[in-house]
Amino acid sequence: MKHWFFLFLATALLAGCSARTVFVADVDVLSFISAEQLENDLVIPGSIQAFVPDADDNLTTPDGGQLLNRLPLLEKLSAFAVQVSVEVENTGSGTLDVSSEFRLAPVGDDKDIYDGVDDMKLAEASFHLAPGSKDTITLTAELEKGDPAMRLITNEGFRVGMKIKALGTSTAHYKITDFSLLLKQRPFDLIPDNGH
Ligand SMILES: [Ca+2]
Ligand SMILES: [Ca+2]
Repeated sequence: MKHWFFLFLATALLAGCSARTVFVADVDVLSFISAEQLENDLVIPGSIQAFVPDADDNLTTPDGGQLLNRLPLLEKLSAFAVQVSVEVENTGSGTLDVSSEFRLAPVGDDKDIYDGVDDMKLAEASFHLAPGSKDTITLTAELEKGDPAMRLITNEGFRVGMKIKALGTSTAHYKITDFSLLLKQRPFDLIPDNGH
């Protein structure tokens, strides 16, 4: 059983809140990814794709990513934000072109959250890495109620994952240094609309 760490910030008690009150849950995804998945060495023989967190014991094959299904505030979520940071060091002698993307998928998309079927790309970035150099790639995305991607998040949860692609002939070391989610809920959205 993995540990789940939530920093739950209730800005006001429901009894005393206004229509502007928002409940916020700050979820540290790193706390339930195994340590051996957080950093790895890669041999890049021209090109490589790595999919993290890995769900099928093969870092280079796409899979269902990380299932997040026991989070607070999933009921009638009003906003969602993600920030992922990956530090990549070019430990070899060849230049590397590194790109990364963050995907969001519904719970049922358990085979491949990177194929564009049911899943969505929320953010992407790329950079050039000279031999011996190190850089941090940060992906961020924010969703509001009404955004099509919000449909992928249900009461049952959702899936997240990151694709890291490197082109070149070298070796590299990557380390995921931040993987945090922000879930927001407006308490008044939970009250059934009675016509007012
Ligand atoms: Ca895999
Ligand atoms: Ca898919």
